[in-house]
Amino acid sequence: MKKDEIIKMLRNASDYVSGQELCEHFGVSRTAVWKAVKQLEKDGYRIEAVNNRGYRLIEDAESDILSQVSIESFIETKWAAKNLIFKKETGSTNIDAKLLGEAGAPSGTLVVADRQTAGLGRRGRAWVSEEGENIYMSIMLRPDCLPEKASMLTLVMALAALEAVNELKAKTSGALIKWPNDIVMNGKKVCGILTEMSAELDGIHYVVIGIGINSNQTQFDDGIADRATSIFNETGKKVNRAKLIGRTMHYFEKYYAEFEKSRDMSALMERYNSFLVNMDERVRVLDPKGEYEGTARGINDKGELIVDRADGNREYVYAGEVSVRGVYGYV
Ligand code: BTX
Repeated sequence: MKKDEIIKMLRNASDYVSGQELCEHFGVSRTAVWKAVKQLEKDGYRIEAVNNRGYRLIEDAESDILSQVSIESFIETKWAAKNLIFKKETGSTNIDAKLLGEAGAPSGTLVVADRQTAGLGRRGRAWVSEEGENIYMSIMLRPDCLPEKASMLTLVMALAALEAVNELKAKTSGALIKWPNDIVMNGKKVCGILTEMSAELDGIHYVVIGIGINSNQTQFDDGIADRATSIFNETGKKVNRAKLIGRTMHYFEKYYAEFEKSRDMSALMERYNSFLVNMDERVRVLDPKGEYEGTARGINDKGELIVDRADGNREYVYAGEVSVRGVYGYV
């Protein structure tokens, strides 16, 4: 009897579920059911037990328990996150996922942590990873495609996370994508994505897509306060992190299937572009070979950002080393 399945059964029931029903469903004794319920209560779940009626899960939109069981209870995928590793604390979930990739773990393995002590951003930057408030997770994949395609997976994940945030927050979130790898609300960053891979010229060993989602954090350190925010700060509603993880995995699996068919963004680019924060706006491209300004026109099927320069030339910006900013600031 897996405890996440008890939670799922109680969550999906419209009324109390009798002890008898649970015993029959899982083929265990009443005592075993009672013990499992007590354990779940210890994990933080509120389960009402009423004589002659049974058990009922008390959970509202703002419940937020992050544990192996709580995440598993929201996973409804075929392969993504089916192999789940939850840690209360780790250095970096990207590093954990890379080690699992080296060790032969199955594609779709997901590592989630409640806190990171050495969270990584891109190009050696740090990702601030406070405890108990946010999501830090990394999925390891073994895609059958050329290494140059891997950066598109960042876009696939950004779109998936955005859909999940919008679904949980009833589309009032105002969340948008800042190409290639950030999700922003009201011009501030709520989510960052770091994709890393192990590959040879003609093939990928594994890719790790790490994603940090500022969920329920209310205060940010001075160093990042001007550009960082959380879903809670922007919507006033607490996030059920386990549910947000489950829904992100649902959308990721769905969109990954689209990506796999064509091994590019052709099926997803229209949707991605509909959420692009600086669509048709002026942007500054911070290219190490020389900065320039232009108007962002959305991504193409390769996941490159199309930027029209004032002189009429069209640029296709490849993620890698380049950053894109608004002309007047971060967005
Ligand atoms: P990035 O390099 O685009 O963004 C990092 C920059 O964002 C920092 O230099 C800082 O200015 C700002 N920043 C740092 N922490 C935060 C934060 N919590 N919220 C908003 N802004 C912040 C983006 O890198 C990629 C981040 C990926 C993080 C995930 S978490 C799970 C996985 N494990 C891991 O070590 N990294 C990934």
